[in-house]
Order: sequence, then C-alpha cells, then structure tokens
Amino acid sequence: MQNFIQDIARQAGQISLQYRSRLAELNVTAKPASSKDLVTEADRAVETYLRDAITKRYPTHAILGEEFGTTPGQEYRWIIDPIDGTTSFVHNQPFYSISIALHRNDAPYLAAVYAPVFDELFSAQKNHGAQCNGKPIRVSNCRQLDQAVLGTGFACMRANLTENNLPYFQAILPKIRDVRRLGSAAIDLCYVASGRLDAFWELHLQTYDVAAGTLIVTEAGGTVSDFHNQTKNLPQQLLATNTHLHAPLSRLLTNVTP
Ligand code: 2AM
Ligand code: CA
Repeated sequence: MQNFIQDIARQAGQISLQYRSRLAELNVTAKPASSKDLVTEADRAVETYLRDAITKRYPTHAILGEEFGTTPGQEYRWIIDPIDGTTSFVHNQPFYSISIALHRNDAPYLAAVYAPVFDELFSAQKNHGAQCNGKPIRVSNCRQLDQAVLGTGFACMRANLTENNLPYFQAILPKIRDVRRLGSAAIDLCYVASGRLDAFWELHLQTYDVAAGTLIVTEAGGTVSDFHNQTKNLPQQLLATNTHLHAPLSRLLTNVTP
C-alpha cells in the first residue's frame, strides 16, 4: 500500500502537469457556493484517475474526494484532494499539490502529498516517520516566536464566511519573523513537517485539505490541534507547529476575538 499510494500520487501529478502545459485552453468554472472557489478539468481528471486506480486495486475501500464526494466502503477510507491549491494552479504558480490520505478504521494510516512542479513527494506511515522523496524529514527546532516563519491561508474568505482570518493574522504577524501564504494547505503542512515553516494556522479547511498533511506533520515530530490545543474544532480551526511553538501560538490564537 505504501508503494501504491506514492505511485498514484506521482502519476496524478503527471496528469496535472499535462493540463498545466495548456493552461490557457483550460475550462475554469466557479463552484455554486462561491464565485471565488474554482474548479478545472484538471481537478476532475486527476480525481477520476485516482478513484479508478484505487477502485481497481481495492474495490471494497471507501473514497472521499473533493470533487466527486463519497463512495462507501469498509475498514479503509481514501481521502483525496486532486489539486490542493486550485487558485495557484489556475494562475500558473507552483504551489499546488495532490493530497492523498488513507485511514484504517477511521484512524490515519498512510499519507502522500505530491508537489509536481517541484517534484517533491512527502509521505508518512503511522508510527514509521515522514519522508520527502524517500529521505526522513523533521520539524524545525525554532523555540522563539520572533525567529519563526509561519504559513497561513484564507479559505474562509473564498467561501464568503463571516468569520475570517484577519484578526488572527493581525494578532500573530507582529510577534513573528514573517509569514508565507503559499495557497495549498497540504503543502503548508508538509513545509511544517520538513522545517521550512515553523508553524501553520488556518480556518475553515476541509478534511480533504488536511488529512494527508496532518499525519505527515505528526510523524515528523510536529503537533496538530485546533486553536485551543484540542481536537474537537478540527479542521474548522487548524494549528500545526514544530511542537515547541504550540503552546505560545495556541495562547495567541485563543486570545483573539474573531
Ligand atoms: P483548494 O485549492 O483545494 O480549494 C488555501 O487557503 C487552502 O484553502 C487550500 O488548501 C484550498 O484548497 C483551501 N480552500 C480554499 N477555499 C476553500 C473552500 N471553500 N473549501 C475548502 N477548502 C478551501
Ligand atoms: Ca483543497
């Protein structure tokens, strides 16, 4: 299964790159819920490829995908985001990824996040650590907020929700070294796992955005929770850190009045 999840992530990445090479011709539409929430033929083609490959190999497994919803099944459940960072993809930017998680009896078991433009495959297996292109990765050692670089995103504003990230952004930015906004929650989480970011927070993400990345973070020594250092508000509130910065960031986030 470990080889299979990585093979299909890479293959899905190749399909996305074919679409990317003729981006100008691509049919881009907005989802019914919001004019800012985009979907392309590439999202659908990648998810179709992944669903077909999984169903052929494991016909009894359940599948949850961003574009085509739920296929019922037993014991194992695949959670797919065919293109995480569709806005980046549509604007010909490199920060998008294919995100695939496999849960067994509702617990995270395997994960793969592939960033095709960088040819970087992040992967993890429960209790067996995390890797990038086969080499072990680890969260950063940063212990001071004023030396930390954080990632965040604004999914809530794309979805036109009233609760938004700006008050949190305003509270955190003055305390840290700098912030990055890459556009793919799955990549943000892998960057925390590999020490390129010291932490990441965002509101109103969906299970398919974060299922793979959160296992990769925890297997790399990081910590994932909601803003209150609990799990009950995941993934509506997500804080992923190198563990050292978890308590101070949780304190800052919970002091914000949204
Ligand atoms: P997407 O590109 O697959 O939609 C960027 O802030 C992150 O938020 C990306 O991972 C993006 O995933 C996700 N995102 C943005 N708007 C979203 C929405 N309405 N629902 C779920 N995820 C969203
Ligand atoms: Ca997504």
